[in-house]
Amino acid sequence: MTNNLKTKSGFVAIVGRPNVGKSTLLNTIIGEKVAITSNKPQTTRHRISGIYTKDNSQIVFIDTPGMHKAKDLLNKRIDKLAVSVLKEVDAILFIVDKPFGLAESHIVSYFENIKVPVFLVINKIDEINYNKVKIDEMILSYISKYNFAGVYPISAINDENINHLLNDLLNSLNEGPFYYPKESISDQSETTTMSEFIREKILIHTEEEVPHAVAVAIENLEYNEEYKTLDVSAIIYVERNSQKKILIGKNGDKLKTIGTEARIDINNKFNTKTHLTLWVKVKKDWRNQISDLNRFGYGNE
Ligand SMILES: Nc1nc2c(ncn2[C@@H]2O[C@H](COP(=O)(O)OP(=O)(O)OP(=O)(O)O)[C@@H](O)[C@H]2O)c(=O)[nH]1
Ligand SMILES: [Mg+2]
Repeated sequence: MTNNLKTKSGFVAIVGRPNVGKSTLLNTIIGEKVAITSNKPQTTRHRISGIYTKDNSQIVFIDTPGMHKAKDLLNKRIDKLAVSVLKEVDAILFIVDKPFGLAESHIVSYFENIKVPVFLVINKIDEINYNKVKIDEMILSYISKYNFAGVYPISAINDENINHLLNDLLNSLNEGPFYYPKESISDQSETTTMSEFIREKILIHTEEEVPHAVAVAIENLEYNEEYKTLDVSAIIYVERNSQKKILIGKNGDKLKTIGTEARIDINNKFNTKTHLTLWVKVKKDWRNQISDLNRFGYGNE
């Protein structure tokens, strides 16, 4: 039997400053937690694909790390990665949550040599109570700076006005193949998903420099036939002994909370019962060590 229905597809990058809600938007569009989110900047460190399939159309959204002035080698690589994604896509969503400023102007400068449409997405309009005057002010501060293909005030967290954006993206797609099976929602491996879930709980439960000094590596993943559990052991790397102490907490309380919450997410995602063991190790200055960055999967030079 032949299927005469032509398929349409395209890649769409989600870019912007750290903490503007890029990953939240991706999760709302996909309808599941594909990318971890937190109120700390620099939550996302990888490019993460979220696959949206509707009828005969497929959009591969690429969530990127927030663009910012990088200090250490980890963040230099991360920033480079976000910029490189711009060259690989058919459309760009530029997410903002503030009026145009210096950081935004830096990002807009990357769009100058880009041929594909850039859609301006003004997020977190719930924070300004959907105030039309304030929204218009924000829009005005941007539209003279670049020829955006469209402007979308949204609330990613409340799923407000996202359908409008999605419909316009679907309408802009060209004929093309499905790059992923229609049931797929992400390209992340199981181990990356698990280590990210653990990192999210660390981001939630620690402050200041600790969340940024953390890398998580899944060391072992095995199905236990006897207990019918997924046995996962992971190492949380930090840069200093003081960070290790904070992470473990009094009587191991903090690490226990992190483990419990991560386990719930892993159980839900993989529809299984997980036995999760966490270890904390110090790896001095790993954010500036090429071998460590490569090992943790943070890009290549
Ligand atoms: N009020 C409000 N908060 C939002 C909205 N969207 C995201 N947030 C919050 O903003 C914070 C950052 O969200 P993320 O999705 O992690 O932001 P991001 O742009 O992916 O951040 P990086 O990965 O660090 O670049 C989180 O605390 C979210 O809950 C929104 O529409 N309204
Ligand atoms: Mg993110």
